[in-house]
Amino acid sequence: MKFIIMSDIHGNIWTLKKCFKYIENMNFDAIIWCGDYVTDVPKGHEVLETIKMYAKKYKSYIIRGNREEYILQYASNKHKDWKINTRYENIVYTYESLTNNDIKWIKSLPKTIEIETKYGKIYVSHILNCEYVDKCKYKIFGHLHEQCEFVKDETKYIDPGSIGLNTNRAPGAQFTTLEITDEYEIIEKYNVKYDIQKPINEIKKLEMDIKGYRWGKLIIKTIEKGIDYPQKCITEYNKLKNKYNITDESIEMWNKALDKTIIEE
Ligand SMILES: [Mn+2]
Repeated sequence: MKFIIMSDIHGNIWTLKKCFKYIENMNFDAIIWCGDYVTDVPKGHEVLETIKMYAKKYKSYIIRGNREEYILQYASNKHKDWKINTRYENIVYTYESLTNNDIKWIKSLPKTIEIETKYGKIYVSHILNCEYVDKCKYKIFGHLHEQCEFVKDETKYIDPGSIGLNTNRAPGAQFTTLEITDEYEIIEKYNVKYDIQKPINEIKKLEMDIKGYRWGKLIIKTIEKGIDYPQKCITEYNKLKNKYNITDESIEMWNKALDKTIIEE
């Protein structure tokens, strides 16, 4: 029994399509999709359409990630302070690019899935947690954007890496396969090279790297280097806010943090 495991596409339609050039030539039984399909690279709608298309073609287990959660929260008006020209504009732009059907589809996705196999239970969630850990053979998660596997209390944990924005310092699209039989288990990690200029050009075309909070600039750097620049910038921003005792959102401070983050690498 073989699974393709994919996570954290983050709107990067080009990497998703490139990966399927390999996957379509593989023999497998099902695809496990671990969440974070939208936000960051501005092709979320196209990514959702592509997942739906492949889910018709191949048996698929699909959960939602924290980015899909944010979209649903925003859609239900829970965050009135998330606007264009705030730190959350990435969510707003993405929401505006999605259709009502996309939102409905996201809403239909569960947060976790349990897959029963004759080799034991597979538990899938976006964020690594230890729920049900004693009851399952495999625990599959995403969110880290780094391919990894380890064993804890007889459960094997697998993060397949990120299709759209990996942070393993190895630019490329990452996914993982899991094959289980009575005799053996094989976990294979893939890092597919792709034309990084395509998502970068799209971000630049929309001026997401130069306007407002310049979130797009952090995404471009992440694509180029395989380093988590958004997280670095958030850390730097919080440091500056503490230093200057600022409690409200500050675009000036954010841009200062962003420049420092990018120059330091
Ligand atoms: Mn993610």
